[in-house]
Amino acid sequence: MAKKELSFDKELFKRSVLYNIKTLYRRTLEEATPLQIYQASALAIKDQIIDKWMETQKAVKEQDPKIVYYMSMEFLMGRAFGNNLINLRAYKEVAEVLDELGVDINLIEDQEPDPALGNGGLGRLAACFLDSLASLDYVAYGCGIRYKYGMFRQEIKDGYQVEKPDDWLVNGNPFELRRSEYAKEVKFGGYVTMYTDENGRTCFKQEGYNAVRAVPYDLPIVGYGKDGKNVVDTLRIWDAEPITNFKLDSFDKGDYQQAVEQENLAKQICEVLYPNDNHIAGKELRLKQQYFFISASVQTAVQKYLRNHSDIKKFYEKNVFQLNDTHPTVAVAELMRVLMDDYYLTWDEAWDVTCKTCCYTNHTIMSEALEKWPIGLFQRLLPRIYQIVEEINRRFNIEIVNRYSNDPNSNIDEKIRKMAILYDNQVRMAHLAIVGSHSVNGVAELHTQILEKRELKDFYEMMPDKFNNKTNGITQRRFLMHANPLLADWCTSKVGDGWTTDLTVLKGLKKSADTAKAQKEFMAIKKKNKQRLADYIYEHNGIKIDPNSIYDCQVKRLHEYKRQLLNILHVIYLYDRIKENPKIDIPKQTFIFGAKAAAGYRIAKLTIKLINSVADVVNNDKDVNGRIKVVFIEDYKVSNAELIFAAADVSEQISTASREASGTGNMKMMLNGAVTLGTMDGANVEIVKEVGKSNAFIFGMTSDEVIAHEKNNDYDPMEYYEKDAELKKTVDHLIDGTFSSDKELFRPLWNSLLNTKDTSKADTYFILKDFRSYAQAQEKVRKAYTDSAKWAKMAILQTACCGKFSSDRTIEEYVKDIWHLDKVKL
Ligand code: NBG
Repeated sequence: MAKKELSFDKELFKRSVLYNIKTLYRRTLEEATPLQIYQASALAIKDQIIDKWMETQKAVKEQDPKIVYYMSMEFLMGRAFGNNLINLRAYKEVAEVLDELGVDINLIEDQEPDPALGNGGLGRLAACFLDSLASLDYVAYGCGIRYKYGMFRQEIKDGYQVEKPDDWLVNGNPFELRRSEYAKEVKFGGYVTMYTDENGRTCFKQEGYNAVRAVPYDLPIVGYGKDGKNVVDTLRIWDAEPITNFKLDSFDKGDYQQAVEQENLAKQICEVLYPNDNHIAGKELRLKQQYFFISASVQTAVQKYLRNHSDIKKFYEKNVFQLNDTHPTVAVAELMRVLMDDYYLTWDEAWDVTCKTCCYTNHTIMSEALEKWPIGLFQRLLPRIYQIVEEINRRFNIEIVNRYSNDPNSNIDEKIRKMAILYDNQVRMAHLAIVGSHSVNGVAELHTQILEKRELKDFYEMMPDKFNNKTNGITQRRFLMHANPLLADWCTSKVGDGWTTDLTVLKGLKKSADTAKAQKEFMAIKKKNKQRLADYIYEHNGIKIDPNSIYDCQVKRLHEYKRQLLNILHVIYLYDRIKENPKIDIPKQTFIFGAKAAAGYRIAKLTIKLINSVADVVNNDKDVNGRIKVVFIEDYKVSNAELIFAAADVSEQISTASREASGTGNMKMMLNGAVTLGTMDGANVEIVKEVGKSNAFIFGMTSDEVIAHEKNNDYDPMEYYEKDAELKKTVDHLIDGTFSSDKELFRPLWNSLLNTKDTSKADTYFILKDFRSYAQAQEKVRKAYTDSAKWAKMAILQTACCGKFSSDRTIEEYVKDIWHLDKVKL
């Protein structure tokens, strides 16, 4: 029983909740609001976390393990309360205590705003990685920005998306710690002077700059420990504060102007997350955000290392920086700057340390997501960093020349044009990241192959050893234990609880997949989760949906390449079939969408309006009589995503092949027993490999076919529109008044499929080309669903076969191939 005592102190928790309510709010439990009880409970949990956090720090000091710094503009953490309890193995205990106090834990969890410091998959991946790192006993710092406003809250008004500020910090964040003792200065602008110091060294000094004070806030990342031992890692997010060291009496000497400028700079930097997914707006403030958190993080890492190491040239032996996409790439130049300017390393010494420290993950091949900064802007904002980038570029170009000058098949100018870091008046961040790192990875097998064969072909040829694949993963602690407790308990009852730390244990479910008993149990759980989602939808959207219908779910950012338009066109097609033959025999199907569109992405926002307009018509049509329903879930975010994944029957993963680097929603749905309806894209390819082709509904072109059409420029959507009468009718409903009295409203979507009036190409994402094959796959889904035993088996096999997709596996691969971390022992 000693084990129990070690794990979670229920009595202490209860006492401290009541005490917190009293001292914070001068109230009794009965008088406290749910929000106050949440705050009081969160602080009580933090108390217990802090001890473990300190224990981890102590062990780190003694054991001196290598540390990974996961540098990312985005961490889409989702709510911390329930997740911390899961990882402390205290969820049930706390639920019991709260119950004894007459409080429902779900109500308390619902008080917490979703920390949404990220857009979509890239930010959520960072969150899953932190969970796995701590759970696997590795020491990690997530380094990011404490945006005052995270991803906007979405409201749907008259079918349109309206963006509302996400004021997630209004009531404070009980889990964070402000660490002003670790504040750092970050400098922008001005000019660089050169001088020789007393030791004869050439030195560089930035002058006439504006500076801000970067102040870190630490959030605990509790690992899923055992026997009361939990590694607690740190997510360190930076806030900007003005530097107020100017003297009042020097106001007229020009200091006043600078003080105001610095104050404005500090106010702006961390104000808001750019709400673009897979798309770069290229704003100056964004570059400021990037350098701000990177400079603060790099300075911290170096100073921390030097607190108990003397040889800065061996920095890489104890530290590794993983750059989450190109957004943190200035880290390459910033580390060079710190090593040379602050610690007097030579260029070659600093370069050796930098390349051995940095690693880069590529997350997309979408060209609009490739970060390029105009040289003028970059140089003005970061004059010293620019000098360093220029020198990296100069040396890299020489390397290219040396490598290819004796190769008669290579054209040097062409190589430089394609690979240089500075070219065409731009700083190409991906090239800087590749050149300054010792590892470059893609996020799924197919994606990495495309990088090697096409997008980064020249780099791959020149430095093949840097390239590697790390297929993404997700944490089963949040996306099964927390999201779906019924299924989690069922899995444990069948195969034991080993799956919580080794997801491949779930393969033990395979033998149950064929038994009627297991099938019944599994589908009964699914049904309960479908009811739970139906209740949520009724409460939040006022739409009634039938838990006996097929839940067909597409939840992810709204983007043309993800093809929500293909999905809704198929609904329109199905609606036509029903109108033509109202007696048609089809199983009930509910099409569930959830998606935020970037605020300035016109076509994406119009797609949301279309989905809602189709919903209005279809859901209220007497002929349809509830057989198909369309629901758009407002404000898709981590907390409601958990409800959706648990309830999904069909997982829509229908991107144009080659475009979705990996996808991770596909894995979350699979874990919860939803069958994939998708293209051979991203990690879908690997999902199909694990679960078997007969247990997925695959349709559409392959990535090779897509790429070939693009290369030959030989796709004409008009052909498909003209030759397929049903498809033509479906598409024309966009402009014939069926879904809007204003026939012109959806014209841009119609145009986007057929001409170049609203988009640069007609049907860039091959929707019309893949339509038939998609409709057939949908038909197969409906047919399969009517055989309930077969469907149940297929659903169980999803959960049974998803072992590969744990982020624990992904992290262990990063550790083995790239990071070489040591585990810390508590
Ligand atoms: C996204 C990809 C997804 C992938 C996540 C995480 C960007 C730039 N990329 O397919 O679109 O799953 O990254 O790797 O957000």
